[in-house]
Amino acid sequence: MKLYNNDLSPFSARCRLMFYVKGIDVEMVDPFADLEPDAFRALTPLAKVPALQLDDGWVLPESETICEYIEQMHPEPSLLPSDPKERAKVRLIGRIGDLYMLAPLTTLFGNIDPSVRDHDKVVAAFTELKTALGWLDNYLDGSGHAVGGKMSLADCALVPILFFVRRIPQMFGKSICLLDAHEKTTKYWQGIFDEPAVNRVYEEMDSALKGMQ
Ligand SMILES: N[C@@H](CCC(=O)N[C@@H](CS)C(=O)NCC(=O)O)C(=O)O
Repeated sequence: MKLYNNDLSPFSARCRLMFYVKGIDVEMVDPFADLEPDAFRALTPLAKVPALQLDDGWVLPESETICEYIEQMHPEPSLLPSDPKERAKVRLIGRIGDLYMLAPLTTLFGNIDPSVRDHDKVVAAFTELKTALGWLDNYLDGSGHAVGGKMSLADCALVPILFFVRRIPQMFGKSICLLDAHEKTTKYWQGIFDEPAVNRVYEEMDSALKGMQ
């Protein structure tokens, strides 16, 4: 199995974290470094990372879809709780992350360079991000895991997002921590590093970000 991956991409990091927790070996290929754009597009018309390629050649894009496919194919250790409400909460946290946190983070990322910065968009994106952090905090319980006291696909989604939530203000010259206003999210962020796989993904993202700066 191959994962078309980029170490800094929060979507790729979500899948890597799932693979690390499940102990599944997968070959990592960075298509932006190692493939011609047309060759990558021929594999997946979306031409985005992550994309999973099975040994039979079948290619599946989209981080959430990849995580759910792998969860079904490799159910142990399980990253989806059996309780329906907890399972729904895993999906809800993934949706809050994808729709309401990664969207403003993507806008902010596109406005880091002051020479092309749209000030109004930056202000609006920070406001959206702070609102979504409040929504997220509502669904966390202040423990070191997002749902059910153990690793789940919600943690796989959340850790890479919170990595950027913590780093993005510095990229705009602000020395604030957006988590400080959210007690349960702060406690979550402190506790989740007890998981070795989380440390591994965090270090990969950190070193990729340093390489970019
Ligand atoms: N919804 C997708 C988003 C994937 C995505 O936007 N990946 C970015 C990297 S963070 C990408 O490959 N961008 C390249 C491009 O859009 O050309 C997912 O969950 O996998």
